[in-house]
Amino acid sequence: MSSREYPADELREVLSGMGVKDVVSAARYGSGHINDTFKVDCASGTSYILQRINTDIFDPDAVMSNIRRVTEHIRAKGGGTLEVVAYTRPWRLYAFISGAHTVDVITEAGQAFKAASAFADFQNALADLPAPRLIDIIPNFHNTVSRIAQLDAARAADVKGRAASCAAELGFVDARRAEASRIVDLMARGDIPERITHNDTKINNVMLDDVTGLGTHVIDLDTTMPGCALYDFGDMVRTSTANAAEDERDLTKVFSRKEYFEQLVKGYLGKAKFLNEAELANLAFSGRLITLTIGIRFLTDYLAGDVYFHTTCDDHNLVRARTQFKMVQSMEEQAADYEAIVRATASSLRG
Ligand code: GN1
Ligand code: MG
Repeated sequence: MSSREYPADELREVLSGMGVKDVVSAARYGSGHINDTFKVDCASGTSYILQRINTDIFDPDAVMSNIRRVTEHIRAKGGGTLEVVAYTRPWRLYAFISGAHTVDVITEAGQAFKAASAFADFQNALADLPAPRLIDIIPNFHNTVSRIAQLDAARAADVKGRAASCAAELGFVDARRAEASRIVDLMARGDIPERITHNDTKINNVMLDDVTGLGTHVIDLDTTMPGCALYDFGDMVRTSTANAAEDERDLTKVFSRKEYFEQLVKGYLGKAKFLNEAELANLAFSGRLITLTIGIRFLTDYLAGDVYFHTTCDDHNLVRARTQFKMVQSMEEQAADYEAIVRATASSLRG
């Protein structure tokens, strides 16, 4: 779906309703695929992030209820987190975080260590969030089995007549159906516990300090809800080890970098002491699985006619699916090395 334009007057009216009246500029910001995001600069020198929460996908009140609880809990512990300034359904205003930045593709392995530490801190901080349970914002969000069922439905309906042109990509998924249920089954059996997780641990969802490079704030908390720690780690592998952007057309540039994976594992396991044996045993696998799952979602949206993710060209979702599957292939080729890295790091940290 191409994102819609918001005339300056409309944005000023929304901001005025939130008590912000000295707006100098409000311009599109960031690279999210779901919400509409703007950076707002005011005459006073204050800046904000204004977002229109996508109501086709989210129940904004449920999202904001989880976010308020999560941010208050992290702040009470002294952690850096988002600050909600105002919320007028479906618009919300955050304080702009200065002195830190995000990156879409990282360029040194040490950044992977820092990002993984920050996401592990986030999971640690929320481990003792008091009841009630957070709201399931999108049920079965990372459930690969139900994502494959959605792909099958889109392929059968083939509303845009695109299925024939995706035979190779559909075949890639078909060849991996057998492994789709591994984590879902372990969770159903209780071998892997439910934890509070972020569920969108893309590298550009952690802000890195401009000076130290340390991860200071985990952002984009829309999908923070009960989930599986492995999916958070897996999405770090998907995005932090990638050598190229999620929509790179030249697939020779797309592969998973082993030295970045090693730093991710070290950064994550150094902090995520809560992981049990079943989680540890599936840590390397989680990278392949979540990358396959996100690829399936892009391919599904391509077949469905681009109704979910923001796109800027006709084949954007297909291009994204291809990069994901190339990343899966690259991780599969290095699977033995990746498993060995997890085992060696776990035994050196845990004895
Ligand atoms: C979406 O909006 P953004 O870019 O933070 C998506 C994630 C995907 C991601 C792929 C609610 O996140 O699940 O992993 O795109 N968010 C939702 O880049 O579907
Ligand atoms: Mg997101």
